Amino acid sequence: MMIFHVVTIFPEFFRGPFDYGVVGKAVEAGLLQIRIHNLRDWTFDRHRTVDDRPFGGGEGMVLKPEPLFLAVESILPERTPDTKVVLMSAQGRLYSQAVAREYACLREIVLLCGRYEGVDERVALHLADDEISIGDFVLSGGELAAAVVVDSVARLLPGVLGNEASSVRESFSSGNPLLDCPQYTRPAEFRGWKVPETLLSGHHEEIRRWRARAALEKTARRRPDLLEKYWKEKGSTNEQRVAHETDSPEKAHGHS
Ligand code: 9D3
Repeated sequence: MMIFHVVTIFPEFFRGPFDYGVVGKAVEAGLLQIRIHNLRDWTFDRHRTVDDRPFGGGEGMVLKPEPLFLAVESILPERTPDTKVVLMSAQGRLYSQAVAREYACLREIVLLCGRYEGVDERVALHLADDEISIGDFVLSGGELAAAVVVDSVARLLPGVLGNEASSVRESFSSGNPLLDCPQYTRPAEFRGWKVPETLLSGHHEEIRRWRARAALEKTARRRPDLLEKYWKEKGSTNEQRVAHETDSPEKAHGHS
C-alpha cells in the first residue's frame, strides 16, 4: 500500500481534491494513504516562521530550509530505494507519464510544496531526490502540482482503476503514444450534428480502423510533436504509417 505525504503551508487546500472519484474511492478501499502535513508544525518561534528574505536582495520571500528538513526527517526517518522526496518547483524537470510510472513503484513518497518566490536551494541540493515541474506555466505554489502528481500516480496503483490486470492499464498509459480517438454517445444526432456513421454500423473491424485513423488525424492536427516522436520510434515511412496504424491494434501499438 503506497503512502503519499504532502508537506504544505496550506493543509486545508487538500480538503477536497482527493475526496472524490477514483482516488477518493481508492483511499476508502485502503489501496493508498494520503497524509497532509502542515510545514508550520516544524517551526518553533512565536510566529511559526517558514519564510525569510532572499540573500542578495530581491522581491518576495523564500521558504527556509530548516522546517522542510525537519519535516522530511520526521515523516521519513529511513530513506530507502523505495522512498522518494520530491520538491515541487517551477525549476524542476518536467513531469510526465513516465515519471508517474516511476513513482508508482515506490512504497512512500513525500511531496514538498513551495510557496512565495521559491525555496532555499539547499532543499533541492541536499534534501529532495527529485525536483519536479508540471509544465511551463506559473503557479502560485506547489500545491496544485502536488495534487496532479498524487492523482496521476494513484491511478496507476494495482486495483485503483478496477482493472487488476496491469497489462490493461499499460496499453493506455504507455503503449499508445497518440491521442485518444474521438468518443460519442447518444443521441446519434444532436442539434444537427451526426455521430460518424461507422460507429453506428456494428462492424467491429471497421470501427477499429475508423478509431485508429481518427486518433492519428487528431494527433497530427493537435499534437504533431507526439506524431513525430511516434514515427521516429517506429522508423517507418509515411505510407507504411497509415497502413500500419489501420492494420491490427497489436501491431499498431507494439505489444505483441
Ligand atoms: C513569477 C515568479 N518566478 C520568477 C521569479 C518564480 C516562481 C516562483 C514560484 C515561479 C513559480 C513559483 C511557484 N510555483 C511552484 O511552486 C510550482 C510550479 C509552477 O509554477 N509551474 C509548474 N510546476 C510547478 S511545481 C511548483
